[in-house]
Amino acid sequence: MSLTLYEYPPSRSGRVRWTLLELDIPFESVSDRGLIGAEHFKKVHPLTKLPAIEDDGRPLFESAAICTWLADKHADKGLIAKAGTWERALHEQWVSFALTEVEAHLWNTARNTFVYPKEARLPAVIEQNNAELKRALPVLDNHFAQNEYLVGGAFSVTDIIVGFATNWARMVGAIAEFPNIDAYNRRLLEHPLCPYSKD
Ligand SMILES: N[C@@H](CCC(=O)N[C@@H](CS)C(=O)NCC(=O)O)C(=O)O
Repeated sequence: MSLTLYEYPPSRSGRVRWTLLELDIPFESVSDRGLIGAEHFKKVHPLTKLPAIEDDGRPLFESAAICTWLADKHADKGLIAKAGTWERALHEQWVSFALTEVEAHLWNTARNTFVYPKEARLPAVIEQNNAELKRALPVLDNHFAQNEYLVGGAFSVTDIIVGFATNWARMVGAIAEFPNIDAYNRRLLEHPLCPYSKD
């Protein structure tokens, strides 16, 4: 049994690192920003993005899919609801919501602020992204007004995945007006194994 994590902090690879630490799975870390764009890395991630894993030699990419797989594989650790349960449907709901309604807009703003070369940036999309975030974030804020965590009243891999997006939103000042998300995010950052940036 071998598990290799291709990562580079601070990036979405933190999700996979935190999941591995919570599950207490031994792994080899290959922490190398140079993997991005490297031809030889295409056999692990066709877009040469981070994170990715090799689990017994089998490549898997997409941070949320990797975390979900690992939690399922080690179901005895109780980090994820069982497939076919209502709680599992809520896991899928919150993961999809975080990636498509929150993180996509944060990422698009990052691309058009510092990732793309200056001449390729479209500053006008930043206002659109902020407007979409203002629509989506109240949904999470309302949830956390009543609940400490996302699924089943307890910390789970869902929080690891969604928490990366809420922490990213915090770092760019997008949750300042959402006190319940802010409190949730603080709870996550206090978890002893949480590798997310506290800056
Ligand atoms: N949806 C992917 C996103 C992966 C991603 O874009 N990772 C960034 C680092 S956080 C990257 O490798 N960027 C390089 C690129 O866009 O070419 C995931 O969650 O794993």
